Amino acid sequence: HPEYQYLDLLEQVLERGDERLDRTGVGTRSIFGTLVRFDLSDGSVPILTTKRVYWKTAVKEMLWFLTGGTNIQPLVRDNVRIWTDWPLATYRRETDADISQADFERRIAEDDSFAARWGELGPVYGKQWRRWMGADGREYDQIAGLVDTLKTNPASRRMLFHGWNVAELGSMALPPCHMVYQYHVTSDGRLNCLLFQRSVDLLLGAAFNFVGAAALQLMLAQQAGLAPGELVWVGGDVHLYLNHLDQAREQLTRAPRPFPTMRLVRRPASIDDYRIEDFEVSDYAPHASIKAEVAV
Ligand code: UFP
Repeated sequence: HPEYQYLDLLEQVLERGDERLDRTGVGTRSIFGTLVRFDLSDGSVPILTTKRVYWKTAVKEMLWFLTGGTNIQPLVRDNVRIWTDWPLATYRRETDADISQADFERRIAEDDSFAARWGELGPVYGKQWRRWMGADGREYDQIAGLVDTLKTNPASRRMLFHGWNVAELGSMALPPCHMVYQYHVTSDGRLNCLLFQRSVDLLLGAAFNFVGAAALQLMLAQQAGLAPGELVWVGGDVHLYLNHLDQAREQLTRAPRPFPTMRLVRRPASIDDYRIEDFEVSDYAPHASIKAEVAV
């Protein structure tokens, strides 16, 4: 079962990860340089089964990236709370306010001027993917360029988009983790993706990042008239936070079940027109969810 690639990583990090203090102060065990491959050509997608993964949240996040947005308001309105921690920490630090996450999210959702002031993440993924500011003063839409090349020159070895805009790193809430996505089209019309992720929260992040990458691959393949192929995922610093070790041990006791399938029920006119309702996941029967704190 392909999920054993992930479980093997969990086990390796647990057993021989180098333990050290990290930026968040929580501490991690980490290994460096890993690769896993998932075959999407039979319709299956790597939504882990050894715990419940909230795949809709990951797909909604990917759709939000594609809008080019960098404010959490649309996410919060859509019940996606995975990006709230960073703006909330800034708000608490700068105003000394003792506000709960729920109250902060309510204000972000309901109050546009509050959201404009406090919901902004800086030039994170969406900005770089859709509106990378060039030295010539022009904005570059890397996604539109990619779709165009997939259609017109699929043998190209230059089909990629990148989030690591060096000049803007300092103003991002979090520099990109899933950093560069490269694509490859086989002679029989399959679209492969290689994602390089520089930093990986193996318990909480990876499961989401697999789903986001797979969903994007399905959309790109559909737009370019291709079939999905392999998703190759390369992790740089792959770590477990020290407060996730028991959860990792629990997950390792569980046997994987078959991966579910993901299907697009509609063919939207462009890469900009997908909605969450377009994604149908079937035969997902995971083990119970596993709770863990995000390190901010
Ligand atoms: N992280 C992920 N996946 C993501 C994301 C963040 O695993 O999509 F946005 C984790 C990796 C790391 C932390 O634990 O968030 C980022 O910290 P740093 O920038 O110090 O690597």
